[in-house]
Parts: sequence; C-alpha cells; structure tokens
Amino acid sequence: MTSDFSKCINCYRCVRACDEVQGQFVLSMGGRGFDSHIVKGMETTFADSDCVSCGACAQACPTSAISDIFESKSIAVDTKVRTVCTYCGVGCNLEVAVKGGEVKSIQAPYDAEVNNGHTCLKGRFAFSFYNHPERLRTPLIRKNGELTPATWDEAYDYIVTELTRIKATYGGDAVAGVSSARATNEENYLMQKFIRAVMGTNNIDSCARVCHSPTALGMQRTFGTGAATNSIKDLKLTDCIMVIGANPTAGHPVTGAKLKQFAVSGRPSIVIDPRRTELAKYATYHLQLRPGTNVAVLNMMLYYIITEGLEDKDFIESRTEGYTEFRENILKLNIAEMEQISGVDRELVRKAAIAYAAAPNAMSFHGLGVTEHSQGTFAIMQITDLAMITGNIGRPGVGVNPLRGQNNVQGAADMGCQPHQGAGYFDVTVPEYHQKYEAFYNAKLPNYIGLKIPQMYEAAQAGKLKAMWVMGEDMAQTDPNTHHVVSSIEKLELFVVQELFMTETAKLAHVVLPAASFLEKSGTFTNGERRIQRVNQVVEPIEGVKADGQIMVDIMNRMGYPQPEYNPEWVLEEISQIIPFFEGVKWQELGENGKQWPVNKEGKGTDILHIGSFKRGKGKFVYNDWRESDEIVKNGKQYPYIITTNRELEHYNCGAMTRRTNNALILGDDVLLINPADAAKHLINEGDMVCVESARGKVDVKAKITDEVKPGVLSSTFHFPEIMLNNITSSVADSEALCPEYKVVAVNIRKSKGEYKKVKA
Ligand SMILES: Nc1nc2c(c(=O)[nH]1)N[C@H]1C(S)=C(S)[C@@H](COP(=O)(O)OP(=O)(O)OC[C@H]3O[C@@H](n4cnc5c(=O)[nH]c(N)nc54)[C@H](O)[C@@H]3O)O[C@H]1N2
Ligand SMILES: Nc1nc2c(c(=O)[nH]1)N[C@H]1C(S)=C(S)[C@@H](COP(=O)(O)OP(=O)(O)OC[C@H]3O[C@@H](n4cnc5c(=O)[nH]c(N)nc54)[C@H](O)[C@@H]3O)O[C@H]1N2
Ligand code: SF4
Ligand code: SF4
Ligand SMILES: [Mo]
Repeated sequence: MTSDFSKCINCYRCVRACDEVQGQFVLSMGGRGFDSHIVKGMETTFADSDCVSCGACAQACPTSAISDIFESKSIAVDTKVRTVCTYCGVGCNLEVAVKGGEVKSIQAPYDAEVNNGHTCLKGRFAFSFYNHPERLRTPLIRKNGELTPATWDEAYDYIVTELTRIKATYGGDAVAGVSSARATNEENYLMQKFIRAVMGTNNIDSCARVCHSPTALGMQRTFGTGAATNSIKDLKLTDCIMVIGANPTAGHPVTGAKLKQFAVSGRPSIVIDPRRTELAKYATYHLQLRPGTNVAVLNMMLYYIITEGLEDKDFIESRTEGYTEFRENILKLNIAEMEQISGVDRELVRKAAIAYAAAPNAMSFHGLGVTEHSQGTFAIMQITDLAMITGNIGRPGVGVNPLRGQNNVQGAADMGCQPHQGAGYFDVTVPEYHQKYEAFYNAKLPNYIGLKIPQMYEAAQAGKLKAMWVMGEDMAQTDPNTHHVVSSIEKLELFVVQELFMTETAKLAHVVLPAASFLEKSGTFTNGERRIQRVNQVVEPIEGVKADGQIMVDIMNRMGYPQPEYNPEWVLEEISQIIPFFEGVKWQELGENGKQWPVNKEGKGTDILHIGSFKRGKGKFVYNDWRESDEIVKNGKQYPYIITTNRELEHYNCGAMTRRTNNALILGDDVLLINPADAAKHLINEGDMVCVESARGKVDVKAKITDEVKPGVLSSTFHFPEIMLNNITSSVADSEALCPEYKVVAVNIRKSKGEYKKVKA
C-alpha cells in the first residue's frame, strides 16, 4: 500500500473503515480546521504502525490518497471477475481486476454476504504467486534419481503403467490418495471417485485428517453431522461468544475482525487459549490453560453450570438423551485437581461458565487448539455438551461453530475424501450405501474402511502400501514427525504429486504434475459455514499446467474408466445426484453469494442446522475424563517445556504461496514465543536462535520474548521449510480421529550456537 496525503480530501472514510470494518484503530484525524490531516497511529509509516494491511482504507478512499495496487483506480482495467479466496475457510468473495491477461488488483465486493467489502492481506494482496517464475510449468518424471521434464503424455503413460502393475501385483489397497482441501469440490469429488471406482480402494483422505477430523467425528456422534451449525452473520444476534483454541484475528481475519468488534463492544466474551491472543486482550474472560488440558477446563465449566442451576431443563428434556448419567459423572469431578492440572483459577472458570450459560444466546467458535490433541474428539463433544446443556442450538445467534481451516476443507470432506465415508458421508461399510455407491459409479468397491493418512505411512513402512497420489498437500513439511513421513514416502514404488510449486513433498515424487491455481480455473468451494460458492476462472492458465479436475478425468479414462470430458458444471450435476444435501444445487443458480447446504430440491439453502430436532434425532450427552497426553507421560521429565503451534497472519500453512508474495517482506521467518522468565533462565535474548529439541529431533527458531505465553510454554509457527518445525512434533494422535497432536510437544531449549540466517523472500 502507498499513501500520498496531498490527494486527501479529509473525507474520513479510511478512518471509519479502519475502526468499523477491521477494528484496528490505526488511522485518525489530527489537527484542526485547515490543518486537519490523516495520521497513522503514533507512527509515520504503515509498516511501523499496528496496521494489519487489510486494505480496507485503500478500498474506501475515493482519491487514492491511500491506495493499494496503483493501477486499480487510475487505469481502466479490461475485466473484473468475481471469485472466492483460495486461502482460509472464511470464503471471502474477491473482485479481481485483470488487464492484458494479468491480475492487477483485488477488491472486496460490498454486496458479498460473507465479507461485505472486507478481506485480509492474503485475499487482497497475496496473489502474485500465480505467475511467479517458480511455478511448475511442465510435468516431471524421476530418471536416474533426477526429476526431469517430460510431456503430459509421457507422464500419464508412466503413471498408468506403474499403477496397472502395482494394482495387478499387490491389489488396489496398495494404492492411496490424498486429496486437496485447496482444490474445488468437483476436483475433490473426482479424486475420491478415481481412487475408489478406478483403483478399487477406500484409501483416500485429505488434510481434514490433520485439522478438523475430530470436529467432524465428535459432532457427528453428538449432533449427527459434523458441520458448523450456524452462520457468521449470527454474530449480530448473539449475546456472548466463547472462542476456544482458535486465533481468528490471524487464522480467519475477516471473521476475526467481527469477533474482535464484538469483544471490544464490552459484551461477554470468553477466550480459552494458552496464549494471550489478540482476541484474549479484549475478552472479558481469558482462561489461559496449559496446552493439552481442554477436557479438564470444559468439564469444570459444565460442573459450574450444573451447580449454579443454569441448565436449560426444557431443552435437555425434550431434545437430548444421556443426561442423567452425564450429570452424575460431572458432579463427581475433583475441581481442585482440574484447577491444578490446567493452571486456570476455578473462580475464573466459574464466572466464564455463568456468562456462557446465562446469556440469552451464546455462540461458540473453536479451532485447532481443540482438535489437534490426543483428546481432540472428546473436547469437541464437550463443546457440544455445553451448547446442549444451555440450550444454545437450533436458532439464530447460538450454536457450535468450528472455524474450518482451508478454503475448501468442508468441501473435501463433503465430497467423500475420507476412508470411512464416501460422497455425502454415507458409511462405506453399510451394505445399503455400499451398493448405492457401486451402482452410481458402476464399479466394484471395497466394503471396508480404508487407510487414514497416518496409517498410510505405517502401511508404507510395512511394505503394504506401494503407491501414493497427492493432490496439493505438502505433507513432508506439514505432517508431524517429518523424518517418519519422509522415510515412509521413500519406501513407495510410485509417488505422484500434483502441485503449483516444487514443495518439500514434490521433491520426493516420482512424477510431478503441474496444476492450475484457483485464479486459472472454475468450480465451487464450500466455506466453513457450509456455503457453496462459485469459483470463476480469472486468467488463462500459465502455459503447461492443467486443472486438477482435468488431470483426474484424463487419468480415469487412461485407466479404462469412462469419465466424461472435464466440465465443472457437469461434475457438480453428478455430485448433486449422489449427495442428498446437494440435491438442489445448480451451477447457474448459485448466484454471487452461493448457497448453504443442505440445499433442497427447490434450491433453497439452510443457514441454521438442528432446528426442532438434531440430524441424529436426539442430541447425545457424552462424558469424558481428562487424561494426560502420552507425549507428556513419556517425555515430560526429560523435556520439561511444552511447545504448541500457532499461525501468523501473513503466511499460510506450508508457505508455498504466501512466501512467494510480498507478504514475505512483512514476515520473513518462523518465530518462537518464549516467556521472559524462561528466556532469562537460558540467557536467550530477543532475536537469538533457540535450539528446540524433542524426542524426535531438533530445530533452530528465532526467539521472540513475550509474556503472551506463560513460563514453561512455548509456541511457534510452521510456515517455513528452512525451519521445518515438524521435525520435532510427535506421532501421538487423537484417540478417535487420528488427528495429530501438534499442539502438545515436550521439548527442551537452549541458546543455539547456529548463526541466525535470514530466510530469503
Ligand atoms: N494466516 C493464516 N491463516 C490460516 C492458516 C495459516 O496457516 N495462516 N491456516 C488455515 C488452516 S488450515 C487452519 S486449520 C486454520 C487454523 O486456525 P486456528 O484454529 O486458529 O489454529 P492455530 O492458530 O494453529 O491454533 C489456534 C490456537 O490454539 C491455541 N492452543 C494451542 N494449544 C491449545 C490447547 O491445549 N487448548 C486451547 N484451548 N488452545 C490451544 C494456540 O495458542 C492458538 O492460538 O487457519 C486457517 N487460516
Ligand atoms: N506443527 C504444525 N503442523 C501443522 C499444523 C499445526 O497447527 N502445527 N496444522 C495442520 C493443518 S490444520 C493443516 S490443514 C495442514 C496444512 O498443510 P498443507 O495442506 O500441506 O498446507 P498448504 O500450504 O495449504 O499446502 C497445500 C499445497 O497445495 C498447493 N496448492 C494450492 N492450490 C492448489 C490447487 O489448486 N491445486 C493443487 N494441486 N495444489 C494446490 C500449494 O502450493 C501447497 O503446496 O498443516 C498441518 N500442519
Ligand atoms: S479516505 Fe482517502 S481521501 Fe478520505 S480521509 Fe482517508 S485518505 Fe483522505
Ligand atoms: S479472511 Fe480468509 S478468505 Fe477472507 S481474504 Fe483472508 S484468507 Fe481469504
Ligand atoms: Mo487446517
């Protein structure tokens, strides 16, 4: 962004955008009368201020006194195409300006129901990866150990020969697929169809495994469906928010800004997080628990709701089951022990519980601080217990709302990219559904559950899995316990990777296929509030790449399965015939703002789930005891610190895309949050490299000394392959859904001898 205040007409729009849209309060008007002028906080440049580069001011400014991309206002563009952001699950609508076949700028449509004229700095500015010189532009085949350029025909021939051989020799279960929550619904649907109907195995999974799989499972068990129950717009109608294990001002910034506005307004807000997140600073109650103790704290909340007599007895009576036994268990809790385990004062927990239960309408939001734990699914069920015990389900302004991560992770799961359920979540082991899928795909399918991602690695280690096909996921950097992941992949006879960039994972492939990015293709993404939205092609694909859906159709046909020519509109039609909640979804009728599933035959969407009754009939109360993670039990003595992970606003997951944009100039490396007391103990100064060592390995990360974390707790990001944080994370996983326990890792620290290397942008 640039500013030239000689063009300013003192209209005040930027100030209001900053305050009322983003809630950042950076801009204000200084001076009086003729001397009035815009000031950037206490600073002279945006870079030094608290600015989060959301660009709302630039979009609001009528004169380009504050401007983002220079061309956007002063030069006429050829076209503007409306599409959906490729980054997080908020699903912001973007209006992309194109000139001469190149993207020039991105603005946020004011009529977008999701983001009402707002974006974060990733949606608005982090698009220049798409024509970056390092984009993959040709297929590559490994020859004599080297990845060498090949034609599409050569790459397909190689894959078909190998897949045919492997299937004939070892059977279809020797093959597995990992789909991409970054790709469209249509592409995800085709990927799972290819793996199931053509390769004949249920070995298909997606990054939902390492993310919100406990949400899906836990909510299915208690409510009957795993998706968010309400919509973000309900924030206007709620009286209390609880945000647990989520840092939305970085991870879901447009929703985060709305949550922040809520908290700033002084209405009751609860944040449960081991870090003092930005939202925690404004929250009424911040329960700063030790990582890995959610189940203890949530049980305490449930205890106080009961002992304070704040249950919604009518709701419990008419809409739920299992309450009597549940209540007995809760009342047996040893509160002093829970207080000691979690490190959260019981009086604070009691007040927070009362605030949530006494509010006429309360909404909960949760993230990975809940799911990425050995007790992830149990904590999810407790969040649903909290909603049910207080009757906060089935109307506007309430509900259980997972902040889903990737742009299309909801969609990847809906499309059946998981080994136990196919498209539309039908259990593949139930004869009725098994037959339904066999008839629909006109193929023989296995009637037993396939491998989840961690099990794929085990199977590769055991020599049972021989081939893996990955569409857009950088597991070598992002899956836990890197050495284990890489050594498993190295055992495969065929490893195919569909990618935009030469990631750590692509480097291990036998065949790399260059894929088109979201700006170069069409389809649909489904956001975290179940909203199916149209993704529209903005520019021609760079030369040499193909859309993931096209690649899937090509390979299906070459493997002898007749799949019609690739057209996202037709694939969506096929999807609507197998997934009941897509029944009334039609390409032409999705409109600019999409529709929230279930969409009925008449084409009407649904903004609130479980009105009147739950998907499973009665809501089910489930009690679970807190249990210490095996990681701490086994390694806690030798490695006395706990490191957890968080995300930074500027970078996205493996960083393949955001590191190739100017966001890397704002934040150039991973950082380690460390409390001043711990830093002093180890003679660590701000900016020093710290060696963080676990039972699996060690990494060197740059120290950021802050009291945002308590002594004994560390936190870092995982966006940079130069650091490879997952070298230290463990293979401990959620007992139910096998989501890795990224958030609790026992480590030791010391000042590193290694020199601080600035990562190249
Ligand atoms: N800028 C940016 N945005 C992103 C992403 C990104 O990489 N960068 N990734 C996207 C993806 S894939 C996802 S899944 C989402 C994730 O978004 P979030 O769910 O917000 O994920 P994190 O920031 O990893 O973790 C959330 C919080 O959990 C806290 N936490 C750690 N341990 C515990 C615990 O034991 N209990 C509790 N209560 N909290 C704990 C951490 O301190 C952190 O503040 O973000 C999406 N959006
Ligand atoms: N330590 C630690 N590790 C974590 C986490 C954590 O909290 N802590 N969080 C975990 C979570 S929640 C997640 S979701 C994972 C995310 O991990 P990944 O899924 O590995 O992360 P992304 O950066 O989203 O990577 C997706 C890849 O897809 C590519 N891509 C983008 N668009 C397309 C497309 O249209 N087609 C194709 N073929 N490729 C495309 C990008 O170039 C990128 O390399 O990381 C997990 N890892
Ligand atoms: S929006 Fe632009 S013209 Fe209006 S006060 Fe802000 S900088 Fe000046
Ligand atoms: S909030 Fe999420 S969807 Fe919206 S612009 Fe930012 S990254 Fe994209
Ligand atoms: Mo995620």
